[in-house]
Amino acid sequence: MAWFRAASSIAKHAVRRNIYRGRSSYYVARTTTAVPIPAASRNFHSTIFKSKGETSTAPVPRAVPLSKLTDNFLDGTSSVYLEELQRAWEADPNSVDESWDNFFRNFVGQASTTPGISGQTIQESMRLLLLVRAYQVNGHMKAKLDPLGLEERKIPDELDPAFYGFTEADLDREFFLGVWRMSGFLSENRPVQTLRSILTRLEQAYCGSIGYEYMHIPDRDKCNWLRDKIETPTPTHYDRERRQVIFDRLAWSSLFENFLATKWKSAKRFGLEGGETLIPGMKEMFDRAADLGVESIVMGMAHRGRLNVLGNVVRKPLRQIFCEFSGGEPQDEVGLYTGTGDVKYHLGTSYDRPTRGGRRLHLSLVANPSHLEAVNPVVVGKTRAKQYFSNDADRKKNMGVLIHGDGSFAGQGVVYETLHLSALPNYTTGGTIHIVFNNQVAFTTDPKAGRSSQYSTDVAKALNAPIFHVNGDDVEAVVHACELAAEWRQTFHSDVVVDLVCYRRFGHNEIDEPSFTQPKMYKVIRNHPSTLEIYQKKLLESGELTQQDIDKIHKKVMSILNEEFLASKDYVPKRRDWLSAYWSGFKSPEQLSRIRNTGVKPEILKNVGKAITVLPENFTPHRVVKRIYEERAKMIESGEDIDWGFAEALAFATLLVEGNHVRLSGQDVERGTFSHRHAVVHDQVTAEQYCPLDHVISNQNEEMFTVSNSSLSEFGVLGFELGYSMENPNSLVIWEAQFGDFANGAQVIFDNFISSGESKWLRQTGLVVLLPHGYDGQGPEHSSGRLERYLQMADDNPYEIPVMEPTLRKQIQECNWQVVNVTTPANFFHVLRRQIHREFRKPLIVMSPKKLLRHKDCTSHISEFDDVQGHPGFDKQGTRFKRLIKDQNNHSDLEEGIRRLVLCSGKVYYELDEQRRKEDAKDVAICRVEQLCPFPYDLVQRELKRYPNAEIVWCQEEPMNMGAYTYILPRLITSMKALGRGGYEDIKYVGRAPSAATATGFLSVHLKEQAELVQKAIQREPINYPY
Ligand SMILES: Cc1ncc(C[n+]2csc(CCOP(=O)(O)OP(=O)(O)O)c2C)c(N)n1
Ligand SMILES: [Mg+2]
Repeated sequence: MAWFRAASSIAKHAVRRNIYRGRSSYYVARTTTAVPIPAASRNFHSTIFKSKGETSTAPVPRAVPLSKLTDNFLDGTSSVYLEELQRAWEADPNSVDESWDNFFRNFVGQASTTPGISGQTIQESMRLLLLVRAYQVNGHMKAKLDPLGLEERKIPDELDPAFYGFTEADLDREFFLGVWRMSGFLSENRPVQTLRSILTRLEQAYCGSIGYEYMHIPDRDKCNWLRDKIETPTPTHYDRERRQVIFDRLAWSSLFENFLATKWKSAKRFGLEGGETLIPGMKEMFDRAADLGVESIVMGMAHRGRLNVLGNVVRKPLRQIFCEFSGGEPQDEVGLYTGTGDVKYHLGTSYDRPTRGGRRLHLSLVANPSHLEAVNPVVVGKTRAKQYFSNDADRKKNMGVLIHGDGSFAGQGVVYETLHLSALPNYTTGGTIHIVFNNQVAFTTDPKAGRSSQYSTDVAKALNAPIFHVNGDDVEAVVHACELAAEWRQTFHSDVVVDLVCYRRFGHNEIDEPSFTQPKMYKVIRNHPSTLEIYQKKLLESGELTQQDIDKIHKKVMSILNEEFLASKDYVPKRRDWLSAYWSGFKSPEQLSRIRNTGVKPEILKNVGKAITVLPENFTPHRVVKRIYEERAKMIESGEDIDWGFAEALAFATLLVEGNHVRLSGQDVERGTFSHRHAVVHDQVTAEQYCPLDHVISNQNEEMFTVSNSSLSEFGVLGFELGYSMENPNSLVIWEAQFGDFANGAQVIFDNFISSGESKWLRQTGLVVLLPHGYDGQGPEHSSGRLERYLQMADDNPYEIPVMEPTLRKQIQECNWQVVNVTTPANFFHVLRRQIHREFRKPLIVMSPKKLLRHKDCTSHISEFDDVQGHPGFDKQGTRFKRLIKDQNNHSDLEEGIRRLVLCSGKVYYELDEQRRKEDAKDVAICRVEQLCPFPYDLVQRELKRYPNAEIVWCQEEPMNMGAYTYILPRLITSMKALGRGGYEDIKYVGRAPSAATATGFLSVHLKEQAELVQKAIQREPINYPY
């Protein structure tokens, strides 16, 4: 082993150097002011093909006896060591390690002058080994990746045999290369070969149309697996039959774009001309994946080539694509909800596709916004949910595939955030296949200005994903790389990247002029034959297709395209396809859905309450956690003082008993940022973990309840949970921000998916987002949670009171999302359960508390959770979530003596109530708006009527330009006007003054501000602010 280690460490050293050099020189070569690469260094690489007459600067190697070894790679000590080893081996071959036995058997004891292997010295072996390794590590630097041939890369010196002292004279000498436990060129059982044939095969394997990057993977088995595939004795060859299929697929891809281009000359379609091999590549990848057990693929991609993928890979009916392209609006059943729609290259869809192997593959393309790469985590989350719901425990049946642009893959942080989830137990999907559609430009930006790394795919190296760079003009190489990616994914269950190096035949879109910014590139592109032409020529030359065969395929494709085009004129888009199998029976916004009871039978509450407060025998929890669980046990026993954390656990447990899946993820959610949850308990002696909610029903699937600390990402993890929530409506999926303020790292997911996804793409989600917040003096990023942002995105009309039928939930169905700021544990319990107990799904934003988690008054009685008639909260429908909590002073329906009605939301209620008690201000009523959005007009109006003489005040802790004020104001005006109670000037404001920062950083200032606002809300004198 020692010998091997020594060699590999030398090799590693060389590798590092190569990477460093390679990178710097590559970067230089791509800048306009680059120093030209000296001719000598360029020619250097052709040393092996040099004629004998040419000189080489490299030293001429001579066979050196072991005892005289003093070359660069082995110092004197090593050679003495080797000599001793050799002596020991000669005396007894078993006395040395197996690797040395192998080594000496091949090299020692042969006269250096005899032809063939007999002349091979140890240093030659070492050097040859380094040369092979250099190809494995850096061969991709010499691969012919750029179809346009514009790429100027300095080929690393390490790929030149002369660098190792080999000359022309060595080319026909035979060498043995065997290394213990290696695959490919270096495997022991490879026959002896001439240096020439070794080099030829190395060049073919590593420097052809595919550049393999995999030596960064720190796993011998994985590297050997790849070497076995790459370093085959002969290059891969597709037979005639396969080539015909590949050609047919390439023809579909190319002619589809041509067809669109001729029919809609001035339309933007973001075609993939220049990279048409994407389609045959994907199809072959999917066929291979299906052969290896994949049954369903979730895909995500941006604009480029999306229509082609939809038509040719997903098999969305072409007539439908053409109809949409002509601007055909969905003509759904009259009056049905169709949302705002989206541009054609954002739409998602799903179909079953037959594969070459005779199987069926379910393909879904997730709808996505313009924001590049934002769909990545959504796709991965959806894939994971599919795996859960199809019992795909080894993750071989469901797979995610993401197609990226080169610019966006390198530039967008969410790429890394998503990759970073790939090996986490509760987020892994057993590997995503990434295809980078690398057209070597991003809009008008060249790679040299767009990224600091050599390749756009370098980020994936951090996750040890293999990367196959492939020349997009070589369709067979593309197919090979795509198939290999599928095989990798099904073998190692981890991410893999295909970097499809192509070009963009037209501008960023078809009506854009690319020569403004890339004149040189486009001069080359104008004269560059299409991939189809290149392949046609190749097949004609090889005799595998005749001109007649080719014409026949062209004719077939064109006639189908034309037929579909004609049919598209009469095509009436079918009923919306937004309900996938799991969603049948769910209601769209215009279908009536009744309010359901969310109270739970007392005996069920008791039973699950007990189940989730028991820890196993011989389990040693932390003493504080033990106390918490004992207190919870008391709460369920007595039914009193149920706190926030336990109410949440009861909501989860009751949903689980009812057969729903519950998943909660986010940073530190297992314990809870504020130590209130303790969903996972840690044994203080053994460090074993126990999750009581995993034991609510007998033989509970361990994933049925999932609570998981996530990576420290907002964008990636929220996107993942959103995708997860979209798969099956019978799942309560929750993402909790550490603090609500940090959720803005995931703003793209809120803006473009959660708040507007249903409207744009008719896809529902019941995702719950918990945003802990609270003004308690912890500074600007730990107070506000940015409530105003979520309210500002609500789409309910502030000047129209909708029909507020008490038994129906049409108002919520019609609104894009719900925003609540709940103040009691029981109400939190009901709002969570309500998400599932309804016939539609709506996102829920919960401005969750910090202080209320332990506030002595913030507790609920069990009677607020059950559905017993006569208990608090029980009405016609049973017990349910309260959108507004009226004043607690048991006021009658008409209270003319109340001088002020303070409307507020969240924790400030408790402070106001305390102040009122302190001042004995019985003539002030305080109502809590628990559901801010959609606005509870009916209940607010009920309270306005109850207090006909009261001054109306909105009280909040946030600065005036934040919080709920700007959302509440117009809706309150509308409510008041409708009752003849005045308008804008009659609504008073109590809260912090407008501010840039969300809160002060000084605790003393905070306390002063807080005391002032609470006092002001209760003060005797009229408020008179702002009018
Ligand atoms: C997050 C985001 N930033 C900017 C844009 C605007 N934009 C649209 S396409 C594009 C270039 C994308 O380049 P690349 O990823 O290489 O894809 P290509 O268009 O070349 O296929 C840009 C910057 C966007 N859509 N999303
Ligand atoms: Mg690009």
